Amino acid sequence: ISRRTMLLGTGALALGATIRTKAHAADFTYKFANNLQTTHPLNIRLKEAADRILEETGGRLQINIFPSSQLGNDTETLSQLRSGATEFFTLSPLILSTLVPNAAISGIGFAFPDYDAVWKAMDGELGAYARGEIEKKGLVPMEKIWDNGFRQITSSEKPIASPEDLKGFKIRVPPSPLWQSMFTAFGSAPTTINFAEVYTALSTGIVDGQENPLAIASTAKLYEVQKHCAMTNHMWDGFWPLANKRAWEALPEDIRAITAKHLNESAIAQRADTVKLNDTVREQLTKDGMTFTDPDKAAFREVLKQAGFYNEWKGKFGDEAWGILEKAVGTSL
Ligand code: X2X
Repeated sequence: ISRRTMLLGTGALALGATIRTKAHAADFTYKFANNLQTTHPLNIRLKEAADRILEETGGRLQINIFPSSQLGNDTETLSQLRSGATEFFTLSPLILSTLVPNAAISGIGFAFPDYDAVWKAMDGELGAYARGEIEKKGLVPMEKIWDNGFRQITSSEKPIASPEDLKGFKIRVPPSPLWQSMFTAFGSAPTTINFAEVYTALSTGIVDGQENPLAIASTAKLYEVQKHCAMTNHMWDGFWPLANKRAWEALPEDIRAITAKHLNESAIAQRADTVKLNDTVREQLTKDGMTFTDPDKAAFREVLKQAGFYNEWKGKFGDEAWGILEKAVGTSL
């Protein structure tokens, strides 16, 4: 078989890069980690951006994508990003809050009424505030945050129809104090588990349920291990594309500009893809065997309010950050 055929057999994500490397090694070869499946819009658009960056830098920057937590779970990959062992990583603002506490502010329960409010805030003052906090901790965030979506609650045993049903519910939450606090306020029994271990935790019954946007329930095949889904929209979540500072600054100015441009452009396309998938995949998940409930969201929000959740987090985030959030969502929380 020909040399080209052999190369075609090597991993699909690095394919274009593999061929090019044989002719001329890139000046910079960087790793870009994330926790999602290759079929999720985040990975499809990330690949698009990496291809365009390779092309427009004339092969000088090759970004190899490592999906599905291949380099480690989110907690481990955040450490690698800080040390420089991994150069790029997309991470939820809430998980990032283990390093940058106020980055989590966009994840306050029921803060955003819809996507319009999300993008206005995250492309505006609230996003700029979060990026400033991230930079203070020595990481480099790209300007445009990528979409994860509004989160819904899935369960294996009983359907969730009202906040009452969350009492004592054994739910997996991502590693983040805000998530832990929110489900404690609902009276649930939250357990912190990295996404890399969620499918197994659900299939072995370590937890009864989890919460994630429908796009993830679909692409990570959570429908195989979850029966019910409650459309609570209880919070919006995204992914900040983050770079290790030394690795970022090692890139010549023009490569940095090209990289930022393509990551930001692909972010806009990824948002549209993800919004669409979250909006339409319920039908497929129903065919896959899931049953849905559409509970009254205001009742869930009221429970958080009564539990003192908003007061507690206003105190933790502080008046400046809270003021920016309330201004962005146009209401007092
Ligand atoms: O861990 C999760 O649930 C996920 C995939 O949504 C995040 O990255 C926060």
